[in-house]
Amino acid sequence: MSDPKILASRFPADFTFGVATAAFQIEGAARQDGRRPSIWDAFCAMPGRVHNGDTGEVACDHYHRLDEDLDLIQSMGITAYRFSIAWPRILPEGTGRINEKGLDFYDRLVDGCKARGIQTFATLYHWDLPLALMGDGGWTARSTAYAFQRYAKVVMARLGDRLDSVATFNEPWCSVWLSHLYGIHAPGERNMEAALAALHTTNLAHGLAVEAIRHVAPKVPVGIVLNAHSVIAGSDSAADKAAAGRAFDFHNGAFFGPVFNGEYPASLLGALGERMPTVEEGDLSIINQKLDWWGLNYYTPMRVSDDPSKGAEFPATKPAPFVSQTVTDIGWEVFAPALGALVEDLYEAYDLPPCYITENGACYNMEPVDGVVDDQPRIDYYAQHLQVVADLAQAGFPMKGYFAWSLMDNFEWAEGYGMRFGLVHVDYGTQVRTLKKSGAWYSKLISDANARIT
Ligand code: IFM
Repeated sequence: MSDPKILASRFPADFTFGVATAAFQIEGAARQDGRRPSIWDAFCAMPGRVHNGDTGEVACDHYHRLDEDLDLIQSMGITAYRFSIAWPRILPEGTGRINEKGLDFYDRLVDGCKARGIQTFATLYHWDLPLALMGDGGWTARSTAYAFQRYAKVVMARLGDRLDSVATFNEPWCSVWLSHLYGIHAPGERNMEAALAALHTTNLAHGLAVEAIRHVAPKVPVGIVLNAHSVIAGSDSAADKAAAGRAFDFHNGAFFGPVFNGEYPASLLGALGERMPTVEEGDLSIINQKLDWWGLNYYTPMRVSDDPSKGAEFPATKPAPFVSQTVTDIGWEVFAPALGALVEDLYEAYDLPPCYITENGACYNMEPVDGVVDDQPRIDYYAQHLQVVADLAQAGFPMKGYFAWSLMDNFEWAEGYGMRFGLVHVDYGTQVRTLKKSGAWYSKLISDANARIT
């Protein structure tokens, strides 16, 4: 089942295999070359918010080890790299002054990829909002959407001639609901009105950025990366099935609806519309622009049942038990069939362009023993999920590529450095990188895929 050669033979000839990372999770150098704090620097400094009080000050020290890390990608035979750009390096206050040194770093990154034959898939926003913008309300303020548009313009003017792809946002579900409603991610709000405001500002910012990108760098394919939830009803009861429908609208429809179909879901508007900020005339057509591609980040299904308690907030669901016995070290159920069902449901519900799986991977915390990290469960996870992606491609879905999360162990947000998703192990004391068994397996998969073509 996990024979890389057999698996590789199932993918289309032009299928892209890559690895993904994000700026705050790997770069470190938090105070260097003009970078100013982001909301995550501030969040890390708040007691109790991040496991063990971990911070992004050093992370994987990628800022200083850029060449070594790009060599590592190249040595694994990987030809596509998905990374994010740190807004607080480019516009340290969020608006105003441009920091040339920040742009220089990404110049080096992009040129370094090109020199090594690696395609560049940039993401503009992977959660590190410049802290200064919190003075105006951060994502709850409409002005942040316009600040983001300017940031997009500045980045594309500098890098647009060499990027192979750009995404506006990574997982807005996290920067909206997880950050403003559930309080788990920065800025740690727990407030429905704030979350609804962040929702609309984020969607608007996406649309404004698409306009800017197309204006400044019209040749770069533009998309958005969404961690759509594969919502599964906890039972066949009518109540649980209805709950799953509401959850789909809330967790997926709030983003897919406006971006791909030009409307917020009716159920969401019915339940929460009065608490939403003003959706101004023209907003929805800015948000709903044809994209060149979209990215799906998938890890685990979302099983839900009805929450009948009085006053339960929309979507009024509660978690239902896992079905699969396999659970990763972060506590997420492993269930690959949900990935296939999710892609099918989304293409049914929305007018979607071609798809990249922009993240998929597993958290297992094995450490090196005599220089070897034996992480067989991660290989099993990758193999199972890649089989599903191959099935989808063979069934005619426009699956264009797959990015493993992640190149290397890194700062796992509220979980700090305790949870490891890398194909490469990072010793945070010494910054030594060790290729895991899964990294060697992924590398072999790619060389087998390439060997088929040449
Ligand atoms: O580490 C994160 C990443 O930043 C976004 N997608 C999910 C990953 C694992 O939690």
